[in-house]
Amino acid sequence: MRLEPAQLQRYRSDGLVHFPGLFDAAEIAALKMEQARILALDLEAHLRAASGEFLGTTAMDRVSPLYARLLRDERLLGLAEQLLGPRLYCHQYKIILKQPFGKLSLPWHQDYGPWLHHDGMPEPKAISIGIYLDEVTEFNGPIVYIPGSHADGLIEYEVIPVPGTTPIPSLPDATVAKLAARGGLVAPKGPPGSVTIFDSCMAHASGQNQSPHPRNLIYLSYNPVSNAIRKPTRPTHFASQDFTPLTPAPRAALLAP
Ligand SMILES: O=C(O)CCC(=O)C(=O)O
Repeated sequence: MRLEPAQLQRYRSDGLVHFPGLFDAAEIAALKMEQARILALDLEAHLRAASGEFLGTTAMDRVSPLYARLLRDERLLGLAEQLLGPRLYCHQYKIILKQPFGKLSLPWHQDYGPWLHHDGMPEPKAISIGIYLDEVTEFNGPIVYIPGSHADGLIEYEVIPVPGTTPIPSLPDATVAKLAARGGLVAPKGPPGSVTIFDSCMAHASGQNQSPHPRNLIYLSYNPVSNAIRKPTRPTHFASQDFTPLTPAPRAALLAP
């Protein structure tokens, strides 16, 4: 899959593009069923807050052939190769769980902040892709982005602790206020199967899920092999050290390997 010229222009200017309903109901049903199986495993890769709240899991490809195939799906890898060129590997792969009435919120940050700070990624060349496993609404903790913020590159940050995961280099309120005054705020919503692709310097955050509905999202980040991390400090389920380039597989291969 490739971005149309207008979408490519929007990605360059805004730093993100949203595709409502890119994955169909059968694909999402299979990914959700497999998600439930993975979450029931006893894994070091799971993310839990001290309160016991289950916040997510990482490196699903290690325990799931379906999730391993998703990394190679030509819709995702095709878009990434269009933007970054060939020879990409997956730097980080996770599911973030926002349980009904859950407490998880993520501070304002750019994904490149932790990737430089914790992993020693040389340049902000990676991209992130979010895949909605559930409908995302204004009520269940959507991600909020500041269009155009990616153009500022890496912005000065302060590292703050976040329950259940590694500390996040985060953007101070005054910085966010300035960026939002310029670019505004958007929170892409949509049915299960929607996809958002965004630049690693895109400023984003999300609040708590105040609703009785779950908001679970898969994230994967593709990075050029030439930009592979140099100074890893975290377990490999947070930051892969397998730099083997991924080859695209056709959409039909996802459910019928
Ligand atoms: O899922 C979310 O609400 C935000 C996740 C996020 O920004 C992250 O894990 O870096």
